[in-house]
Amino acid sequence: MLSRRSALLSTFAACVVGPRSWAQPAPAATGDGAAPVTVLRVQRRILEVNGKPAPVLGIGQPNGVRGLTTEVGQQFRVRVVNDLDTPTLIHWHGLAPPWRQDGVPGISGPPISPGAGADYDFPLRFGGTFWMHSHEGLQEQLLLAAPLIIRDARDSAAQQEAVITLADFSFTPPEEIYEGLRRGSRKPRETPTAPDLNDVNYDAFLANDRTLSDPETIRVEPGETMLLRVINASAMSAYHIDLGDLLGALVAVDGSSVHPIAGRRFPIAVAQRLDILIAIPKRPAPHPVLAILEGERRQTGVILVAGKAPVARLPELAPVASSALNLDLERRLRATEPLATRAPDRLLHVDLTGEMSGYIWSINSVVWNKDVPPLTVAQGERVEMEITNRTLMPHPMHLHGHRFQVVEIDGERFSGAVRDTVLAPPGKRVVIAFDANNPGWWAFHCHLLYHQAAGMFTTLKYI
Ligand SMILES: [Cu+2]
Repeated sequence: MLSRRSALLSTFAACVVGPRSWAQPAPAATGDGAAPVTVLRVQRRILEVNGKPAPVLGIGQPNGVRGLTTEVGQQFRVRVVNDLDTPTLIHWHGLAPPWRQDGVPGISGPPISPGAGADYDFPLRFGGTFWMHSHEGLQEQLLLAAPLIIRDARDSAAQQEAVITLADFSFTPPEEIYEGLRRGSRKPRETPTAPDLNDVNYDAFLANDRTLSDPETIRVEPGETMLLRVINASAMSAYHIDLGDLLGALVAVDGSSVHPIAGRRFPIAVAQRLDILIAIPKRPAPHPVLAILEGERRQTGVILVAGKAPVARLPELAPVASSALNLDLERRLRATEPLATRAPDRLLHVDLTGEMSGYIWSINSVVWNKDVPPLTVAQGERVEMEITNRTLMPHPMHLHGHRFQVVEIDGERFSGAVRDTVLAPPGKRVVIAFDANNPGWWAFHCHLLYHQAAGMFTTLKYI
């Protein structure tokens, strides 16, 4: 995964793949300057997890590159081809496309039928660490997700970087997991006295598709600084990223820069991303980068290997359980490019509601269905949304099509991070602000897959 500029350039060259004879024609080139179309195929694949074959889904280019790396200022010209025998649709998490290209079935448009394709073409106006994932059914649990990296002026030409994509994996089909949750048959957990976390007892936690029994090793240059892009593509699991003996500087969350925060341990909720700069020490050594499941000891990760150094096997249990995620870091984050100061034109109140009995999750006590009236905004407005978690579980809340700023936690006002997914822990009240500058009809939901499926989902519509 270690990619220098040259490797990236060769990736770009390799991904200049013309459309073939698909069910629909590719968008016509609009002239000599038209960006090439990148084909992304949604396919079945087999991983090995815990020594057994694990059938999952994936999204990648014909040359085998998973996901997509591109540059700010480019046009996002992509053709998604569905090689599955079921419908699918891919959402570009954190981007701000025209709403019809947002990839949410039933909201932005229909899913892609088996064998068919769909075309995307919009300008990339900002860069950062993003990701793509299926928004169809429970496909995300089957690892139908991939990195979407948009390089920009923050990325130096010679920068070493590595992407770590985290996932939770079960051999139980997602529909069965969901049925089990609805029947209330949660499996016994490692720490019964833990807070109300981790509804699903997973078989494995993956970093770049691998467990710690056979982790990815990433060669890094001793004495140089590298950028770690961590993507939490898990369906239901939050972690603390543990850098061990390395000192990191958190420089961006969800793709947007923050004033750097030094540390060795950073929380990451579902769907969030962390960009961490790390100075690799000069002496040859292995440096594990671990992700410890919140409230538990189970962990996954990769190993950065600086120079010639032996790599020892790492245990799949951390010495001590990690705590539940809280907002201590969120309170300290300060956007380098905050929203312009402005009084809100509109306040939206969102109560996160539900009950574990029957696994009912809702927003403002309404379980999502297509007849639920949307939250409404008007173009040009500054909108503030007050999110109050009235349940006993944490909910990472994601607004589509907009970047928002965290401006208040539990009554304390501050100029927090600009991001696309914010954690609302039990009993907490978080206020986000955004400019209504991307007209359309957008999803707003909990990013825990089974909470979303059970109804913690609504929409935001421009009037
Ligand atoms: Cu939730």
